[in-house]
Amino acid sequence: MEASVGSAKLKLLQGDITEQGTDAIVNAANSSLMGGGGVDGAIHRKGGAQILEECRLIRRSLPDGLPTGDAVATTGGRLRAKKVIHTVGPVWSGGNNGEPEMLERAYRNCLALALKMGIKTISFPSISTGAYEYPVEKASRVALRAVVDFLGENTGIEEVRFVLHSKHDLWIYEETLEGEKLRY
Ligand code: AR6
Repeated sequence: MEASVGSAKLKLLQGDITEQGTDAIVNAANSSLMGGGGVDGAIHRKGGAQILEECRLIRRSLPDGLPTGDAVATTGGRLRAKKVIHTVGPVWSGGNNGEPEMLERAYRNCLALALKMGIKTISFPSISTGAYEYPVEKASRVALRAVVDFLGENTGIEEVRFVLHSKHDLWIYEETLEGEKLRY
């Protein structure tokens, strides 16, 4: 599915984020920036050791790790994307502990960093909805709202893709984008 937001394109597709040829892809990392499972594992495996080396350098100035909702960039290593933007989504703990605000911050900070770096096209995974157990329907509303708002407020990013791993997740994101749940 594709939508226009101002002069930018918003695309929803099913696939593997590590295969995207956008200028940047976003990693749903953890605070350590030292890798993990899910998207994080796939990105480090396919992108190679250079990504982890740059993460180690970043950690020198962030001894306590990357705070939830913040974003940093490294090379894309051997990936098609030249850059990886690493962010940390919130761990779901019922929904009344600031999770929506933290998730929104993660998307916005990735986009703000991308804009600053001159990145025109970027792919996002569904941050926090795997190991961090954020319910996907709720997350889709926060994610799409954050991106639509950002694109409405800023020019420079030409395309944002959501790359959903499963057909089910794609369907949820499509329903949210189409439905009453997200007016814009
Ligand atoms: N392409 C696109 N989406 C994917 C891919 C892929 N290659 N692989 C998994 N997904 P998760 P989180 C989907 O767990 O919830 C890691 O261990 C997946 O099905 O990757 O933010 C980190 O190191 C799910 O829908 O991220 C952290 O410790 C979504 O991506 C922790 O997991 C996000 O799942 C972060 O958890």
